Amino acid sequence: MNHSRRSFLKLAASSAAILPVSTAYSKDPTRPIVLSTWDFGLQANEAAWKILSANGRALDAVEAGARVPEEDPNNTTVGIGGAPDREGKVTLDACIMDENGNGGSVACLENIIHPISIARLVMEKTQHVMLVGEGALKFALANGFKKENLLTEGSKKAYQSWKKQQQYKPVANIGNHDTIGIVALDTNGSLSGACTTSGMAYKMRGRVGDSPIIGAGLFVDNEIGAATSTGVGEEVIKIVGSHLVVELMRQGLSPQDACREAVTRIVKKNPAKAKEIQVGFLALNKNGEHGSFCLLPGFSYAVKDSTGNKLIQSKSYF
Ligand code: SD4
Repeated sequence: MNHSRRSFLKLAASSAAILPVSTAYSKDPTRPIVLSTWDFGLQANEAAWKILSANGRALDAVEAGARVPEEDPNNTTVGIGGAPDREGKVTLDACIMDENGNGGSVACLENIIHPISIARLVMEKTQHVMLVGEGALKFALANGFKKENLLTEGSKKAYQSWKKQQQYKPVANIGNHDTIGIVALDTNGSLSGACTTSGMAYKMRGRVGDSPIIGAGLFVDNEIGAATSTGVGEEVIKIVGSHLVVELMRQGLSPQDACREAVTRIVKKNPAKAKEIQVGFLALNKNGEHGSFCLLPGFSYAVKDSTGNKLIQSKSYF
């Protein structure tokens, strides 16, 4: 290569590197974009979109989106109205990550409707990443949150009828809603994500799933993409699922292929068990491309961009 061509390439590379992100991407039709797990993701996306469409920050958008199912008492898998543990206590798990790789999380939090906002406060106001149980509650109260009864009449009745048999059997695709995982790319090119759940219905007291664990239920790397998961958290934790999906995208896989590979790892470990349970992954890359993959048919996710808000049925392994 002659000298002038080499200098030109060097200059082109350096000017691309110093181009402000907002200029570099401002004409990109795939931005902003937000994805949420399950059918109820459609409503969450609308709340997130209000922020994203006003050029707001992806972090604010994912928090706003996650708060929608958290405050819906008819939703039995997230926030108030969530199914309790086997001692009749509603315990909530949530985590959040921003575009700078910061993370915050709460696990086994009781009596607070919006665990996602407490997770964000852990990220922004403490030197820690994760607070659990009593300490998480104390922190929430110290930050002005109010104690509420999260066990609705409906979830109390369901719990009482579960107590007659007391069989712990995770149900796949509960009414097409489950944990909400939400990931977004804003107009500025920043990625963030949030994940919030009441966990597996009638779990052991103290059980924590994948949803509040950075790398398992959620992972965001602003250079590459974001991923989140839903389903039986134990299986996701064992493969550090969302981190795996992001790392596979780093290696060049499309979001859907990365999700498929993560699901395949779960199947390989225990094919017989994998047929009985649901796990779904959802991923968004830095270019606004998205995809998902799950074990059993029935997982869907909602996508909102400038063309509308639509539900996509995920491909499944079985
Ligand atoms: C968990 N992945 O706690 C979460 C939510 C869930 O079925 O219960 N999904 O394992």
